[in-house]
Amino acid sequence: MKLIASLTSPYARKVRIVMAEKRIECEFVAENVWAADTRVGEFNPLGKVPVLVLDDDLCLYDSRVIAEYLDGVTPVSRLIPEGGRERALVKRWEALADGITDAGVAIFLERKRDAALQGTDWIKRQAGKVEAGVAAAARELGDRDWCHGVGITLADIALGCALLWLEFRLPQFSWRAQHPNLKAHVDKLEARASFADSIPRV
Ligand SMILES: N[C@@H](CCC(=O)N[C@@H](CS)C(=O)NCC(=O)O)C(=O)O
Repeated sequence: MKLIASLTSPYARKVRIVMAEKRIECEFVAENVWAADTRVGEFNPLGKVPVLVLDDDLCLYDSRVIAEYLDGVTPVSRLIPEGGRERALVKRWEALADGITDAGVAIFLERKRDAALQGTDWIKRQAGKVEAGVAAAARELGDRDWCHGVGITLADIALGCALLWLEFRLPQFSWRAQHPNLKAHVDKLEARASFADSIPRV
């Protein structure tokens, strides 16, 4: 099994943390999807990372599918509840966290264009999604120890990856100052080896 990914992708980080929490060994293959000679299209027609290539060469994407697959590979540290409402709630956290990241990535990419070409209304629209998503996460978390249940789940991992990516690439979203409960939660996550060992590197 090998993971095709980059060391800065927040979606790939989510998958790497899932692997670490579940003690799953996997070869890491670094891929720059923005390079002219990228071969990512051979593994994912959408040209995106992460991609998990299984031993029989089946390629799994995207990060949500990979996380779900990995959780079923071993019962060690179950990260997604078996079914029903509990499962849907954890997956909703993941959708919220990935949605914050999606909007942040849209801003990050737009800002890379020539200043004259950048869509300020587009950036504002995406920034509204980031702000609203982060505020919803803070409300949902409240004063609970974990996003869902009594221990770490995919919900905490996805939220931690989204907020830490924002801090890495778009620090103007000052979620630590605005939402002390998110700060405390992410501080706790960062103390785990799975987060400490997957800090984005450029
Ligand atoms: N929904 C996808 C998003 C993956 C994604 O957008 N990855 C970025 C890297 S952070 C990428 O490969 N972008 C290349 C592109 O959009 O062409 C997932 O969860 O895996």
